[in-house]
Amino acid sequence: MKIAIFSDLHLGFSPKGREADAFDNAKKAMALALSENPDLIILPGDIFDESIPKYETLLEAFDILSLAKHHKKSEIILHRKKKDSEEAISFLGIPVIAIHGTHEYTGKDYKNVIHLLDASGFVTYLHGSQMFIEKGSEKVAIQGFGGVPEKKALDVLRLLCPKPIDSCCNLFVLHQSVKEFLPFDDDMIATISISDLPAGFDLIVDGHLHWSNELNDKDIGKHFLLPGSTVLTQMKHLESTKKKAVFFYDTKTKEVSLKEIPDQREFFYKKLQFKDANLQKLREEVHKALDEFLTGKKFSKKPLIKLKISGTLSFGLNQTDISEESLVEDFAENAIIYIDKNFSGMDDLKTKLKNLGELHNSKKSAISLGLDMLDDNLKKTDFNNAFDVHRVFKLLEEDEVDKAIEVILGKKE
Ligand SMILES: [Mn+2]
Repeated sequence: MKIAIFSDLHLGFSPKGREADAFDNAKKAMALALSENPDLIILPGDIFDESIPKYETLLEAFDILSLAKHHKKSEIILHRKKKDSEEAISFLGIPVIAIHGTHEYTGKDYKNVIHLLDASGFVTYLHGSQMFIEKGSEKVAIQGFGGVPEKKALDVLRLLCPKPIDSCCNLFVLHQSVKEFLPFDDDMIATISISDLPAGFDLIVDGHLHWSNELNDKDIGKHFLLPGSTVLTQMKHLESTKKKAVFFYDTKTKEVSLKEIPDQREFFYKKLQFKDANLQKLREEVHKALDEFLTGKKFSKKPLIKLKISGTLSFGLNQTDISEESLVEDFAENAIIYIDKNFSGMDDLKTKLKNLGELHNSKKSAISLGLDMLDDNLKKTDFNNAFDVHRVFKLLEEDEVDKAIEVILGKKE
């Protein structure tokens, strides 16, 4: 069987100047996946950028998933096994198997947008079930779990304790951070290590991290695929080194191949380090770096450039004196430029306010920020792990006070 995999479409993500990118790339990824006539498609989470997408965004998802529905029908037979039931899944075209990501996570007391896609026949929701696929004499089993808050991820994985199924090609799909891929150790950011990933699976697919990577048995004793995202959201350095792509897994040869999404926006990333710099010097260096990227090149779309500037400024100069807009005004016609400044010793009120503004613009709500802080503080007390903070807060948010009390008292599973 041939299985197409692409992840983290983030439909609804629409920063200024590249409002259409998430939809365009996702649609091209789907068309590219279908052009290879796969037997099925896996979407490992974050189809949407927000847990409650706008109707416009839902329609975009329907538009993209309809391409799979209208494709020549796959020859596979699909079964879904839950705790005490098993059902044949009927589908049109090429079936799409999905889990929810961290952006779609709502906790177990509430339905999420992937339930909606499942009920409407656009995807088959894998979370909390096992999927069995047959084609002729070949059998594939897919297991996995949707994104949960990182702090809980390792506990959930241990509880799930997934095991490969005999005489099947076995896939495991998740949507979490993995410690080895992150620059620092923090259990608010990652609790799962490569060694925690279940053994015996032919392929483990992990959404969530937005740059692609593949590790093989000889590297880590497991075959592990990070498909990365289809759109640039976080603009990490690693995302500038590899193009966004659709991956294909051949269940017979056990090999992964990829096809790059065509005509994607170019992304450049550059760090500039300064010592006692004045505004003139900063401007010259920034212009030099931007010239390097842009001179003599033709782009079908304005390229995206992220400049990270840091170091120290000349005496009396403050980080808030640097206006990003004026540094790049000569280039705004030709590129979408983000400047990330981090000069030491200048942590004044203005900077703090600016950081607050940035937090506001990131999709984290005040509630989820507050939750993270509470989570962190609880860790230092006897209450650590006594109850599920996220679940209780979500219930309180919805005025489900009685249910929240039951959860705190440990009466509600
Ligand atoms: Mn994501």
